Amino acid sequence: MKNLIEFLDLGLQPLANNYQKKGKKITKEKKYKLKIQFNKKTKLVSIKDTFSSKIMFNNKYPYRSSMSSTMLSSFKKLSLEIKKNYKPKKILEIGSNDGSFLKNFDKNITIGIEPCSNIEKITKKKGFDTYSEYWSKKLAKKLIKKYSNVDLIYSANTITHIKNLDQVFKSILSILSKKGLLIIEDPSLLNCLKNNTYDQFYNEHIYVFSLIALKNIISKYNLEIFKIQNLNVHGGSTRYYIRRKSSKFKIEKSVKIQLNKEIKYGLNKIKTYRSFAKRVMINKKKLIKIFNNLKSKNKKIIGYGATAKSSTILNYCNIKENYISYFLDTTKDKQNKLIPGTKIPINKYQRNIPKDVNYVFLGAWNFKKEIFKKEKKFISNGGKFIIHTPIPKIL
Ligand code: DWN
Repeated sequence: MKNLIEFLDLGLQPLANNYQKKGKKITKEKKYKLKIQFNKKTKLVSIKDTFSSKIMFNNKYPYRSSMSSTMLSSFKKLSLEIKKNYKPKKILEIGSNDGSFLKNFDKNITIGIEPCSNIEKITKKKGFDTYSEYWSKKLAKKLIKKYSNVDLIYSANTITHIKNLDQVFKSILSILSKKGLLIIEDPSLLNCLKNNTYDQFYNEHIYVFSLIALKNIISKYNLEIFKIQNLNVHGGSTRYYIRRKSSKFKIEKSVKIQLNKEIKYGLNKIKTYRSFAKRVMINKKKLIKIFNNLKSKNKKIIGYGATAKSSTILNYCNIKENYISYFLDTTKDKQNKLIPGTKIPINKYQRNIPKDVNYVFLGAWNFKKEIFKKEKKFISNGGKFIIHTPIPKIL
């Protein structure tokens, strides 16, 4: 593809949410080359080697949005705004996970799509209409037959996970009413570059969107972004409010403001990505230095929040069980398993960080505020955190 320029090589990586069981003989993990590329025509940033959705999103998918109170309150806030400003009669959520967003609405007006059946079940059990299927034209057709059109489609942290964006938007258009509203929310490329959060890149994040790129992509479907919200969640996300060009939603100032910010930063130019890649390499060295230094002093280091993101960092920087004794995580499906590509076990989080721990590598750095609040005792007893963004340091 002549428009694609590679700018960052994050080495050989395992599938980020593919946890092997602790204690069992470790089977050979699938690895892939994690290279990041920029499309000079559309300005879209994507990973080069991809896996099929069936491999990544199956009936063993561990991630649950409800594990963070930050996410729960963000969804609640959005639901109040939707009820007040848009009063939808039917809401469809693509990637409804464990229903953390949908639960804020009346069951009669919602439809959830979640291909990972282990998680979809959770929402279904609560009485919501959910479908354990991948988002497709075929599914949209089936839903139209049952429900007719929907006037609001919401999708958080999902569209960037689907390779075929053409199918995504065509399917959306087929079911969205003429005056309907589409809201998409995903980690922001601008924040990723500004904060050097290269761990936003892994097999599931096929794309990391900027407004510039998304605007280019959706314009051919006669869709248009009319409002932008910048969110603190997931290390800085952007919420895009999208209309059909023919509909009446007014284009708000926030779009121009964001566009100017992105252009000023240079998200439309390859040189910006090349300097990001240089910073990533410098940060890798700095992080390894911190770990080596602490290890030479025999400090006990654990990890906190076995995020998909941390798998990129640990494998790229070769920080494995020789440095980190174990990770703590609240997610049941991750406990007693191993961080992909390493032999670092994931233990159940039980109230506090154990007393014998000196340093905690913050895998879930995106929930720093929430976690620091919870771990006041550890901090006041002199415990320290290691964080990799924007530059590796000890807090
Ligand atoms: O896009 C995606 C996002 C939304 O979720 C997916 N591709 C996969 C997943 O990515 P992630 O694993 O990097 O997401 P989180 O939300 O940063 O993961 C946080 C992890 O930390 C969870 O495993 C829960 C855990 N956690 C914890 O143990 N204690 C989180 C908090 C806030 C805590 O207090």
